[in-house]
Amino acid sequence: MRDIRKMLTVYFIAGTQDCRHLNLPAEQALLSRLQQALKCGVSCFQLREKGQYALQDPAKIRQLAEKCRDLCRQYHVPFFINDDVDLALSLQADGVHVGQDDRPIRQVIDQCQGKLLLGLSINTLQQANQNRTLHEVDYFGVGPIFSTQSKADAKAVVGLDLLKQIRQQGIAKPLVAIGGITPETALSIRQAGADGVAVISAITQAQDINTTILRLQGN
Ligand code: TZP
Ligand code: MG
Repeated sequence: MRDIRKMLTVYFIAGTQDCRHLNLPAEQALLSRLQQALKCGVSCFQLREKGQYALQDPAKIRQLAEKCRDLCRQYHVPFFINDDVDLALSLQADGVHVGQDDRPIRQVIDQCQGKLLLGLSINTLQQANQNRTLHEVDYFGVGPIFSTQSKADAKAVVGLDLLKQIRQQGIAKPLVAIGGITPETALSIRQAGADGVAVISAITQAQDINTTILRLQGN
């Protein structure tokens, strides 16, 4: 069985919309950042193609997803897709990550059970408690911990407190924290009870990807 906690150590999330500053064609920009991040040791990647600057053509998204999947396979790093269970299944991705506003989690479980790893976003203690006994959910993504520029419709900031409260309630589910996390805050995130950190801008906007990832790993 996969070690989910280890997989969450440094969980890189991105789409072409997050790489517009790189002055390359959108797909190339993302693939080049992804390859650098894989080389430098990210433990997981999620393709999240979303928002007004994202690719909108399903055929293009699929082509991009195939390339991301193949790159991740080369580096033996699990490949997740955000939200789109059908795409994740048809590409034989390793997993899918869904939010609270997506389809009911029971439906998602029925669709992907035994075929895909499953991550679920959690923004409140109540949501953590409601979903704590779902063994088919491999991890919770908890956040936004800090304020973020990377998600237009981000929920209210939850701070480190939500991580601590989830652990204080005895919830042992693997947790990855998300939202505004930087190398400087990664240690406090782990001390609050998260198994790993999920980041977009810390990696897509890093000047020195190698040092950034080392520090996100806790080194
Ligand atoms: N969900 C909650 S915050 C967030 C997502 C997808 C964006 C995280 O991006 P960044 O740049 O690491 O703050
Ligand atoms: Mg979603």
